[in-house]
Amino acid sequence: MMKFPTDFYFGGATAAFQTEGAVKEGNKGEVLWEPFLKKQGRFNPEPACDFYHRYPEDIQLSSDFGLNSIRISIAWARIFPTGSGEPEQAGVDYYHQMFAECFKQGVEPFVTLHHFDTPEALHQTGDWLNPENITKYVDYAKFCFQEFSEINYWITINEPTSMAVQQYTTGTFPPGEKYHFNKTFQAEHNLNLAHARVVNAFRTLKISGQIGVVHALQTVYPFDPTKPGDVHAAKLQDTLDNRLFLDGTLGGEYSQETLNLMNEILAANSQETIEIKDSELAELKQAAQQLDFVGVNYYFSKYMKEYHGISETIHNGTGKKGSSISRLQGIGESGVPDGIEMTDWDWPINPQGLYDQLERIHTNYPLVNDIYITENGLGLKENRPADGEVLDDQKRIDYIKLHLQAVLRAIEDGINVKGYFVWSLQDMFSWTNGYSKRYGLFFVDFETQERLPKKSAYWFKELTESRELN
Ligand code: BGP
Repeated sequence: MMKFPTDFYFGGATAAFQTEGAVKEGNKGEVLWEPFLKKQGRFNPEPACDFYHRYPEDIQLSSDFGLNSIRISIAWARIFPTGSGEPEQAGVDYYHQMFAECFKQGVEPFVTLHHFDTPEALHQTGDWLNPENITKYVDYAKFCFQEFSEINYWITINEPTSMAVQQYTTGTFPPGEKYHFNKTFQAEHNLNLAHARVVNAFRTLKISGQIGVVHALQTVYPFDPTKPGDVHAAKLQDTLDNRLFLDGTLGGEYSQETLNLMNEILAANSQETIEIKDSELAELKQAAQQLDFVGVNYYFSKYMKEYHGISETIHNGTGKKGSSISRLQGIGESGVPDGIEMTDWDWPINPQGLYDQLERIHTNYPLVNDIYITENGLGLKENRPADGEVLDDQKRIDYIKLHLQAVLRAIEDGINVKGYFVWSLQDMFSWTNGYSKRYGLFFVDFETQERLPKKSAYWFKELTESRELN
């Protein structure tokens, strides 16, 4: 089997709200999650893994374990506490210092402008459904491009699908609304537009460096490929989760088939279609032609069955295997075929799904230049190892290895994958699962904030040295 190319990026992925803690320090503004989590009363995003204070240690660990890059996000509310107005110098200084540490350690930062953490003040006024908030986001992005000129790789938005679908269909993200397919699709289009405006501004301002977008692309298959009803359910679920984003950001236009499938879902739920202006379509097209890369976050696949009942979803946010349900009116029902292994959080493991998704992007979206795997990893329940012992997370190594094999196959087949970021660098806070779902290469003792390399960290170090999968 071939080696990973010498200019391939291997990194650990992180996100501001999941790692930084210090939610009130440096005059940071509140973000949408704070009142939402407080009301739920399940877990506290403070102190997360205290990256705000401990970033030098985590960046040092990245470097020590052979990771030549890191995914980091800027918290919009550290720069503009209420989303717009005067920049907060403490936030600006903090990110300059953190980026300087990355460069000092030889770890290239890939910087995301929005990773699920809209300032609460803007969430209150309609979040992505309010066009004025899109303008504020573009202004924030332009400020960052000009201020943080040391950055070479920018990402506009992390997983717009997770926001739109979880905010308005499954209700697991704030504001927690369910089955509002009209709001979901309107938010999807608005997110595409927000992304496009930022890409176009990046080019107009002639910012140096590269710009991309990161999508969560869980591959959707029919549960039984011989049943036309299951095949159609898979297309509908894929439209809700993936298609509008792929068409909008990578294709530069919505195909008629995508629009028909979207309208079928809306009609089946007696909801109106969404508003898309011609001028906005022109912006999408321009941005798709100017995009440098797409990031793919891939964890699992979905298997859809035909379903004609009402919507019912239960989120497994506890790790109790088999507790989740997903049946959506006018779309379909999720099932798990025999022989597919599930995680404790009911995520079906299927490395082939990563290959299939890469191949689809390569084939269907020829404007795409470079592809990065910007998140992939396995959440596990783990305890602190005894003193002197290393946490044995062989299951995670096996998972990563199978997915990296799929990446290597894709590269061999001429698909331009330029890097792989494991989710996650260190254990951190999970939006809907708190602190019990750990993904890190480095175990974090949340009491003491100590970092302990897991077996997977040592495995990764060997991989980055040899560039070979063993
Ligand atoms: C992605 C997000 C990450 C991270 C990851 C794991 O959707 O971009 O922020 O949380 O998934 O998800 P979870 O924490 O729900 O297991």
